[in-house]
Amino acid sequence: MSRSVDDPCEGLPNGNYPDPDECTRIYSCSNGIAYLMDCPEDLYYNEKTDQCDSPENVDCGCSDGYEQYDRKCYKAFGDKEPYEEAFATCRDDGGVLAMPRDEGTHEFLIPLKNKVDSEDAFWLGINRVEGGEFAYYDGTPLTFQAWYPGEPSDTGGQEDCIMFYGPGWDNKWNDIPCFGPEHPFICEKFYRV
Ligand SMILES: [Ca+2]
Repeated sequence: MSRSVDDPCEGLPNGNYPDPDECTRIYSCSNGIAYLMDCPEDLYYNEKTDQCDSPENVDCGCSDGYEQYDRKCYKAFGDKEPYEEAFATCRDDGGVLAMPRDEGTHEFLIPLKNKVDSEDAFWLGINRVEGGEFAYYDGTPLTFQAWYPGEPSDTGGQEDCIMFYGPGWDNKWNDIPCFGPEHPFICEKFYRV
């Protein structure tokens, strides 16, 4: 369920709803109007019981093994998989291959991946689309790029996937064939899942 934070009660029946971004916050909706409430300190809103509750009873925040940055959760997987399998592993885990959309996210992901594997390159959720440009896997255009010098090279005209190099290559990006070798990969999920 996704709602506009500008108008969080639009189309919703009267009642209490969890804030999509803040575990402690409640939207109380009355005739389409949102009233914001906060749980007492250290308690999370439990949608199932409609009560403020201990955090361990509430499904909020990043899943096990995922780390939060800017309302998304990220996890580096050290298992080397072909692109299609890495893509499927993220999807099966409730997310997608990581789509770094700004420099802050990119910088956050560097130590996250390097502590899992500091040598190999990681698959990202970026692909070449119609017309030869790159886009995030969800079809939105790139809002940030970190290419290694000389990349993207599209060698042989078939480098349609992206890998995130290790520190030996300055943690930059390279385009490679999607059917290329197996690599570790990074998945991302929404903060509240
Ligand atoms: Ca390349």
